[in-house]
Amino acid sequence: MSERNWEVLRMGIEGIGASVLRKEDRRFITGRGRYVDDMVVPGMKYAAFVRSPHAHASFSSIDKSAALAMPGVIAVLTGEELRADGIGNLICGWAVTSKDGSPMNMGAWPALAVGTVRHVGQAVAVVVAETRGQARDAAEAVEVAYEELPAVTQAVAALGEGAPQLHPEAKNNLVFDWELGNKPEVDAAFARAAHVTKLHIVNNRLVPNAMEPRAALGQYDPAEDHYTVWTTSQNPHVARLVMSAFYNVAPEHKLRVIAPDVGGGFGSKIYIYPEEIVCLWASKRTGVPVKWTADRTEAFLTDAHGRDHVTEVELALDADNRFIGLKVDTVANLGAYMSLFSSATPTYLYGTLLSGQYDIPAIYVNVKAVYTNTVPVDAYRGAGRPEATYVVERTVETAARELGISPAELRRRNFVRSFPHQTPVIMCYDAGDFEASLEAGMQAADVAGFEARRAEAQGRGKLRGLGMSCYIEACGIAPSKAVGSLGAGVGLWESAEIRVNPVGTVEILTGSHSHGQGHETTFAQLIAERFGLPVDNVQVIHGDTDKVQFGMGTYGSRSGAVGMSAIVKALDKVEKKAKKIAAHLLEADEGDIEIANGEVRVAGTDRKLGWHEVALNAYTAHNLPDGMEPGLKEGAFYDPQNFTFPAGCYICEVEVDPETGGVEIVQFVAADDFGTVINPMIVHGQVHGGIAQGIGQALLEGTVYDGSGQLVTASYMDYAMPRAQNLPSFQVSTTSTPSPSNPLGMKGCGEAGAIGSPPAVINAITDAIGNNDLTMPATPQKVWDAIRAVA
Ligand code: MCN
Repeated sequence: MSERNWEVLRMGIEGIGASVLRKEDRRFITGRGRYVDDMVVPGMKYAAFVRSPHAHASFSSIDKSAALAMPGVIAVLTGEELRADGIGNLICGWAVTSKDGSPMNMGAWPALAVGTVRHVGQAVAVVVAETRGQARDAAEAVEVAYEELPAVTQAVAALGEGAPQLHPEAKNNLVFDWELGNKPEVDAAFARAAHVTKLHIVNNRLVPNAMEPRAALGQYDPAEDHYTVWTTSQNPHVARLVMSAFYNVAPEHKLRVIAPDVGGGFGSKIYIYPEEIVCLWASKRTGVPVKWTADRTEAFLTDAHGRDHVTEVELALDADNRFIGLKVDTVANLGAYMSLFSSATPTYLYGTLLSGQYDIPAIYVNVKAVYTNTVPVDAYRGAGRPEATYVVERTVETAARELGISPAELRRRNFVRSFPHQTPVIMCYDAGDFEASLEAGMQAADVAGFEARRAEAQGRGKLRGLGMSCYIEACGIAPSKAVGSLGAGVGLWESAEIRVNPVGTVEILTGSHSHGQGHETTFAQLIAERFGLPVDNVQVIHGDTDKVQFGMGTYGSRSGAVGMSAIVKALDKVEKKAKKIAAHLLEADEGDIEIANGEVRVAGTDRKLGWHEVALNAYTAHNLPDGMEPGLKEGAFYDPQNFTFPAGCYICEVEVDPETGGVEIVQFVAADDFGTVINPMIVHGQVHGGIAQGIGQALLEGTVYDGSGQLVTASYMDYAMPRAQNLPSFQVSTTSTPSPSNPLGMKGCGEAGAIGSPPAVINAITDAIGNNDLTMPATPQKVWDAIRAVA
């Protein structure tokens, strides 16, 4: 153990609550991360996909001859061949039932199209060649005899009479017509309302834009009849299960899925996409390992997009300004096919959060999910919860303005104040203190001083506005019984194994997958906390189905609340056994043994052993208690009883230039309740990243399809990502009501920023310009038009 590590240990700064620097950053910032595209295996060749240039077309023939004659080309493979080899269609893993009791109207999604393409960029064939360049050149030479069909890209239009039809199974392009809540109760509430606030809301379609584009390397070994795929996945075990059980690519026990370093996912790498299936299949077909790496335009055209809702919302208030009913009608665009979790995102991750932080006795939501000729839509950071928060927080702020009372006061009057709180839309909030985060946010934002700042800005010719958003979300996505009863195909528990090596160092094997969240550090902090070992003595192993026991992966901000809870359970068992061994060696009572600072001692005495001595004894096994098995290794599964409910108050202050419509965010405050915080620095980083994405959605990111279904914004020339100049220095703080749903009291932090921030920004801009009619992204043109509209 190094001098430094003993020092920090004595200072007690590596356990829970310590801002330990991220262990993994050394390799990332020195360019030594190992991503899928860095993998090289002997004999490896390259794949390029032939992709549809049309949004909707049928085709009867594919002419490979010119491509096959080109230099370096090994094979050109099509959907017909894929089907002939028995590879199944892609599936949706979450069943949603329509209000009339009918199942989802699914259409088939083959990994390579057969006969019809339904969005620009859909894979039609694959070319395998010696070099990446040769594969791409040959892909352009593959002749597909398309017959163009009319296309539709907007969900509301797709439901309309005479709209182009995508799948014969989905009449009027309707995938499902889902409802939640009690409509008669809501109607009764509206009948006696003193005031009703109505809003038309558009939640703009986003492209996830992880820094590392998706990639896959498939390798079939005929000698062992064994398959390996390196892939950019957030959940390699689920990928293996789905690829074997549903797509029939390989038997599960003969398939190894490795997700090495992954450069961000934000949800877009949860799903199993056509490309990893095809690379693995093509490797078996051609006898060579096959690698594919998306370029940025392919990422725009094929990574699952996010959001894309159109909503009519009505909020009923009584004469005391209490919320008595909420009615929400949403049309959700699912794109051309149903992605793995696409049905859950606009339903159980959306409708169930429409109560917000408020005590609303009656809620009814109807969601129509619709096919269009666009890239499939699925979970993107927040997944359903940003959409719910946007609906609730825009509506509450609007109601306050209509009623002439302060937005904070209206919120206060309606906050849930006692816990547990059963909402009318399934969720039962377990703990929280919404008033505390509101107060913390208002203090930090100096809301009291805002009017003076507004007046001062007016003197400079600027319009200054303040907007608030009090979000709540459900994360720690898990409770297997709950998600099972709501239609999920699998339970969402998590697993862990702790291996204490003979020298006392520790390996954590986890089913969670880190792709930027700092798990190698925070998971190790649990060992530092429990045994007083330095985090440098801990190795976190994840992302390889041959190394790690089955696990469910990372999404829904679940790795802390669920993954780390599994580690805690396994640690309990390790600690118990270590104490038994130490008690035996020290001839003491097991109950008197304490473990701290890397030492195992008899409480209140100077009799002690080093942690490493106990570990070594477990393996030398010369002197163990009678009947004890050698070794010090334990595993656990953790399946919580409830989700966790992070909540917070975000306050945004903007200045708008009335001459240009340009918006500057001059202050952004976030006061979040994440329960117990393991590593404040990492948590702040997560919140910063989320807010940056939320501001991106609010101000800049707009996915635009033209009338023929071409994605106009398919590169960074046309799709505006947030940059440093668009972002202020965030003021982030936390309050804490520990979650009773897990042993650490944690609530997830990975999505909060993206969930809470968009309504705060739009509320601030609409406050500044005095016009509530503004859609995201609030580009200077739109803001300028909105200013003129009320001038
Ligand atoms: N943490 C903590 N204290 C808490 C809560 C969390 O110290 N009270 C720590 C955890 O130990 C972990 C990190 O914060 O190191 C995030 O934990 P958690 O909120 O449980 O989220 P997950 O680890 O499950 O990550 C998923 C989440 C999601 S859903 C998206 S989307 C997202 C996000 O994380 N994608 C990301 N953050 C991302 N960050 C990066 N860099 N890249 C992505 O793709």
